[in-house]
Amino acid sequence: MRPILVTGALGQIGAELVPALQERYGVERVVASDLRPCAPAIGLYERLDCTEPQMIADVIRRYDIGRVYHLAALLSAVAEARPQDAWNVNMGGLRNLLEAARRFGCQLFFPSSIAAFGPSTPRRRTPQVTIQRPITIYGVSKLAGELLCDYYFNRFGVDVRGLRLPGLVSAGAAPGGGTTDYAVEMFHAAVRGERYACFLSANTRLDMMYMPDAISAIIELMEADAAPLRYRNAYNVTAMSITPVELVVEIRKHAPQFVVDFRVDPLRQSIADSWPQSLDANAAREDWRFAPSFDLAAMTADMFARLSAKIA
Ligand code: NAD
Ligand code: AKB
Repeated sequence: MRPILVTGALGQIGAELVPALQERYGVERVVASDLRPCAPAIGLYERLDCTEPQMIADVIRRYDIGRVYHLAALLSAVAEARPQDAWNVNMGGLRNLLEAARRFGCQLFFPSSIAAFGPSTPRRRTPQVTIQRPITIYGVSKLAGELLCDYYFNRFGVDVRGLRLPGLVSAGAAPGGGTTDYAVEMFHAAVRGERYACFLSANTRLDMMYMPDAISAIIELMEADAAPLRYRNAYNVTAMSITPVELVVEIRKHAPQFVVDFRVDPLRQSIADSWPQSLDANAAREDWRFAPSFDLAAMTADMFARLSAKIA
């Protein structure tokens, strides 16, 4: 197997995907990259701006890259504050990586999102194929990205594979400015014994998944036999459909004194209200045996164990 490139590697997903790939394929076969100067001890690292096609081509040529996990993007709340930058990074970056994948014969992973759906999409058990009319710039870039992935697969045969990821909860790097970040922030506050002000209303229901399940899904999809894969834009995946108040109830089993205030941020609330409440992930189960391991209780117990160990 030719070496792997990860863009946006210093973010919430990359911080856990890079070590998982290093363990599976060898440290010397994984090149992490991001805008920022490298944190020490990550292994091979390149500063790489995904909006610069020449930089991408240079790194791919230099390392003879054969597979790319393209994580670089601006997330929903940041994107809404900087829509032009979001379009340039999210769309321009994906186009550059798809084009590089075509030129250099690379396999490509693209993380779409529940944000690729909108208010006219069925909100419960949202089907794999359904109405997609997102109303955020982040969602528009994810939907256009899905279509561009389909185009590169159908027109040029690029082996591109994607997931529509829900909100991800992790104990590692902080989330990068999304609408589902409240879930991660709640855990940090609870473990530190602090009060938390939640920016979504108590009963806002959204899909979530624990990071170890997301990392397994990403790796399994990229290793899956190509023949049964019916969708090259992105597969619906999810592990739980929860509200802030349901998360508080579960967290209080580990931190009974935990107090949450609800101070709704209108921007992030309106984004959340335009997203599905629960995805139907049957296509992923059927085509490449997607099977998450963590439900809300298991995720909460593991988050407490990991975060408590960190602050001990
Ligand atoms: P993040 O914000 O934590 O990390 C993104 C990384 O991209 C950052 O390290 C940032 O420095 C980098 N970046 C920004 N602009 C760049 C550029 N021009 N060139 C190169 N790097 C650049 O995001 P994440 O949570 O790790 O998400 C990774 C991908 O997964 C994104 O495409 C995101 O839309 C998608 N996704 C994430 C979630 C989630 O809950 N984390 C859910 C659905 C989809
Ligand atoms: C965000 O909230 O922007 C992300 C996502 C669901 O895409 N976590």
